Amino acid sequence: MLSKYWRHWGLRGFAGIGLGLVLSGCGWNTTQSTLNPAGPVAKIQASMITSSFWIMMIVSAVTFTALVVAVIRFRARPGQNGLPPQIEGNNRIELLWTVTPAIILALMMIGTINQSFAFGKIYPATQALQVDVTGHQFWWQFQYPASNVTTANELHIPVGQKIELILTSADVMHSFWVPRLGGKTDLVPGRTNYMWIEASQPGIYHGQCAEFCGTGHADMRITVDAEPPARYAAWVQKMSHPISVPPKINTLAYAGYLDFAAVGCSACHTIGGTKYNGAIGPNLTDLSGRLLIAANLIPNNLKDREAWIHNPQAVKPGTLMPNLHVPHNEVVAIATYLGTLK
Ligand SMILES: [Cu+2]
Repeated sequence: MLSKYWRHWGLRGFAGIGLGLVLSGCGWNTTQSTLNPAGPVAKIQASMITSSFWIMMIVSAVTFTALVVAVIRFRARPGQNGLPPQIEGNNRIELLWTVTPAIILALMMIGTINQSFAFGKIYPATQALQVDVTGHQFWWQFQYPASNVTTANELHIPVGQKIELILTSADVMHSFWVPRLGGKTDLVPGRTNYMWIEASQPGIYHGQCAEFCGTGHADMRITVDAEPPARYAAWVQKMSHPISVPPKINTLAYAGYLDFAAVGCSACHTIGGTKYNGAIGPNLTDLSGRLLIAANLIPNNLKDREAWIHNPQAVKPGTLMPNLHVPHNEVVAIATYLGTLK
């Protein structure tokens, strides 16, 4: 029955288009789409993509029309023998189809190069908020030199302000990509790259590492929290005066505070406002305020924090956070303590 319909070209066409869309990963989810820009850099880049697309569409339309016309008009008629008149070496035609594409490509190239330099422009601290971004296997470090604040994986920025990202890597190559705010820029060990972004509207913008960097690459995610300037200032204020040592009265959280050092977490992690200043793993100062943990892979709630501390590899294959075989009681205490950090 189906095979009878399958013979229809229309049905085959539909199946082909559907398969094409599925295989190309196309969808209507626009939370992480270059075509749904939320800032000036991303807007210009999206307009470059759409204008290139339409230029190519026009070129295709002209080419295919000429092809179809040629095939119909100059087809072999009944009774016609031998080759039709040959036009090889026709200077006028050769020139036309060499110069025209060259002009189109040159125009597209000039626009692209111009904008590439504009996007990599280095704005001084007087014109943009500077953030030092360091890529790690497999998480992001964000440092704000102006306020001496450090955080991880969740980048806080004020809306409507230029943010100058100063990018480097602690280990291998990574690539910073938050599609709704701007295109990719690589983070290369021993080198500094620059890019600027700006969010026009408050909101959460998702991104991820775009350069294969190891087993945990796909789980190396970025969240940008673009806030109204007053809320951003409040966040900086809070980060500068963190509440990190729980009152002794709250026994479980306080036990977790002590366990954090006892089982070895503090060897790698810094928590502002405490004596814990490990520099290998993410800074956890504002942890309770983060939406997600483990480089934004899992929700930030007690159960998920417990699972993460209990066996990081099981949650995020490839993570460099070791399994310290922390006993269950201490896992619960530490996960509870982490939930109090603000
Ligand atoms: Cu990476």
